[in-house]
Amino acid sequence: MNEIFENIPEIKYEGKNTKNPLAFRYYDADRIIMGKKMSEHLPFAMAWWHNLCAAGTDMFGRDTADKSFGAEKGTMAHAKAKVDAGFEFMKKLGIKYFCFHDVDIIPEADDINETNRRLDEITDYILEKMQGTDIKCLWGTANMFSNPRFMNGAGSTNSLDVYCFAAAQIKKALELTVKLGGKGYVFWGGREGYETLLNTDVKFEQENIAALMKMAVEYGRSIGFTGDFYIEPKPKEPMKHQYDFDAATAIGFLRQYGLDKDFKMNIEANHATLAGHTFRHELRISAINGMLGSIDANQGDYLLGWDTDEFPYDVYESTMCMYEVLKAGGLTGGFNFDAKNRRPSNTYEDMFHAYILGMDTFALGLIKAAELIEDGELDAFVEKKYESFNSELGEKIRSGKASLEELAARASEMKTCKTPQSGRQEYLEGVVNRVLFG
Ligand code: XLS
Ligand code: CA
Ligand code: CA
Repeated sequence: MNEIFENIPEIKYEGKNTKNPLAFRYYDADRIIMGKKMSEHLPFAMAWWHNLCAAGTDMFGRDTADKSFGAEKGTMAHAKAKVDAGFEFMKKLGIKYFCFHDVDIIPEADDINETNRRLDEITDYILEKMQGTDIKCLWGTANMFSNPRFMNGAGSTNSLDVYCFAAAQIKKALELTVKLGGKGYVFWGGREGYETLLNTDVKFEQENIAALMKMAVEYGRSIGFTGDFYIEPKPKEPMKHQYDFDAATAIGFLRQYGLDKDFKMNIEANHATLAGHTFRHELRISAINGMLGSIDANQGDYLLGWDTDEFPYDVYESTMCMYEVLKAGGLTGGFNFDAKNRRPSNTYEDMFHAYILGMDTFALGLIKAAELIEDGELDAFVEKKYESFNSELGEKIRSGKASLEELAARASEMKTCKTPQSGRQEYLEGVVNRVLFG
């Protein structure tokens, strides 16, 4: 078969001094870091929607890139051409996973039965392409935000009819995820929120979202889905307020409705910063709650208040991310590049440069995070910072056996309290720079 990206070779690791723009400088799949291959630390995934569908359209202008891949857009022939392009792309980069929404892989029909028929046809084709490769599905999801029927939400809609369509899409997307061997299933609630409280029954909406998720878990388990369900938190955009605001909010919701055993978090860097958090904050909150599942590896722009979905290039951020991931013992999911080329980067070659950049940024982040952990100074500092609790009374507090009276008596005995030891933030920031830059 003819190649689509004919001038692009297989991308290989050539080391940091290479001048070859189509080579990895840091991503060396077989290199061992902390006892594991880089490729195992970093299960990268291609996002079907940005890479194979998005072509540069924004609020002010139309496509700048050609993603027809030689077929007429809106046809099943185009859907298949996207599969061909996607598999050639992943193979050339050594990417082992992809993520998809139902409507990324086919043109949606007016009749849901026809849509489902098309989904069956295209996933048969994807399965065929998967044969003889080690490429798999990382996660699937249903797009419950683009179609006008979801204008008032999917699980949170006021319309029972729309709720049934959401259920039908989730059912089908789960079946497809299982068919393609997917490790996870994502709920991203772009329309699950509100524009104004004047017309919104928040409790009713949240209960209905939970009910839909419960049905999804029951159905998924009944058809052999053994992976994780994920909530992908985001505070706003497209809605003014989204219910899955951040990891802490989403985890609270899952616990409230008894969904926490089946769900984990899919943390997107750009959503973290939109919520007013750092990326690593969201990772830490997920990890300490046993819910760090998967990552949407991208980056926002601190000067822009929206979801820019840029390819990650900030090595400081990727280092901090990988620090959290290594400390958490790795991901059960992977690193999905939910990122798009900037609108003026409109050639096939730019698609490769973007992924090379993203993969190298995370590879370098992994190398540096491992160095930070092996260096040990940060860990040692944190351990020492809390050392006053390594005492009889500290133990009592930690094991829930202390009382307010007892602690108050101790304070009264001491009369005055010393200020605790310095937090040494600037010193520690220097430690990170020493490890990063030598
Ligand atoms: C949008 C989200 C979306 C999810 C999947 O902001 O990132 O793409 O990852 O529906
Ligand atoms: Ca995402
Ligand atoms: Ca995003």
